[in-house]
Amino acid sequence: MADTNINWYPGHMARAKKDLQKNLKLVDAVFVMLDARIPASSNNPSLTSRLGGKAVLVLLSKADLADTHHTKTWVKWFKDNDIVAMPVDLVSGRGMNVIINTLGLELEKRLLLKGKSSRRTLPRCMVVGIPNVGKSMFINRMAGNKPARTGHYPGVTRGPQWISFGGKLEMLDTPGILWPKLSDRDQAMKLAVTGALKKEVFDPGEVSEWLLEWITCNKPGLIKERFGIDEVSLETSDLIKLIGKKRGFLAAGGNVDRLRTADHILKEFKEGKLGRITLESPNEKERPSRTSGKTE
Ligand SMILES: Nc1nc2c(ncn2[C@@H]2O[C@H](COP(=O)(O)OP(=O)(O)OP(=O)(O)O)[C@@H](O)[C@H]2O)c(=O)[nH]1
Ligand SMILES: [Mg+2]
Repeated sequence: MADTNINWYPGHMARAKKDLQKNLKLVDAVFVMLDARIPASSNNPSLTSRLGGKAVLVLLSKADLADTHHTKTWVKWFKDNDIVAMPVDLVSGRGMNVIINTLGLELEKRLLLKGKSSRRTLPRCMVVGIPNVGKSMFINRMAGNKPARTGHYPGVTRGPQWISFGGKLEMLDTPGILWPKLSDRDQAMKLAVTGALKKEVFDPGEVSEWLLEWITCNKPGLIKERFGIDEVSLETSDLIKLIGKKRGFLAAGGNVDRLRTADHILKEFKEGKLGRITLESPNEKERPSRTSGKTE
């Protein structure tokens, strides 16, 4: 999949990346939104490598879908790297109450570093992240209404939009930006299962097999719990067949409808029906040294 020729880097993303440079000059602080289930794989260094001089706050979105223990480990890992990271559940609003105060503290720190005492203008912020990570939803939650368009699919926000938060700060919503090319298969799979890639650019069969393999290796109990299947040692393709059979996804001739089964497994993951799952931990492999790491 990583070598596919299908273009997942549409024109509006290339434009958005250019706009980012321009917009960065306008803001005091940047919220870097990462998916709490894949904090490393959703960290796009081409977005975050140019944040020097700005207050940076990491938001770990979709924390309601991630493993709580892993999220704590990630927050500590960021802290150890001098980065403030806050888990947020944008559906219930959990974790949102501390954001403004934390932002205030980070901005004050920046001013002190620059030798200034207090601000005269409203802080301006922007939120950056990969597609579908929850940027627009975050802004809507903060604003208390729905000024920014959101959607279940990636690529909803097409151009930047400024939104005012009740006279406290101004926030810029930006379109999600991906990598022009994904060369790491695992990373591509993680981005596909969590919803950052458009459906058209990946094969649901391959991605659902990858996910089932991950689950049988890391959380084998889930297979029995969710699908009532004991034989976790089955080949993944046989496991999919069995799940399809159990769910009654049959095509003409009585064969299992593999595509429908694959879509179903991916949907259950996205909705959290397979449980709270974090697909990577900080010490698994070499991590980006900071959110302000190297450019691609
Ligand atoms: N469960 C859960 N779903 C969330 C959370 N945050 C966002 N979502 C869902 O994720 C989807 C994408 O949200 P958006 O706010 O449109 O994402 P975006 O980052 O603005 O996406 P683009 O504009 O495409 O870059 C929506 O279906 C939201 O309901 C969260 O914390 N928990
Ligand atoms: Mg958006």
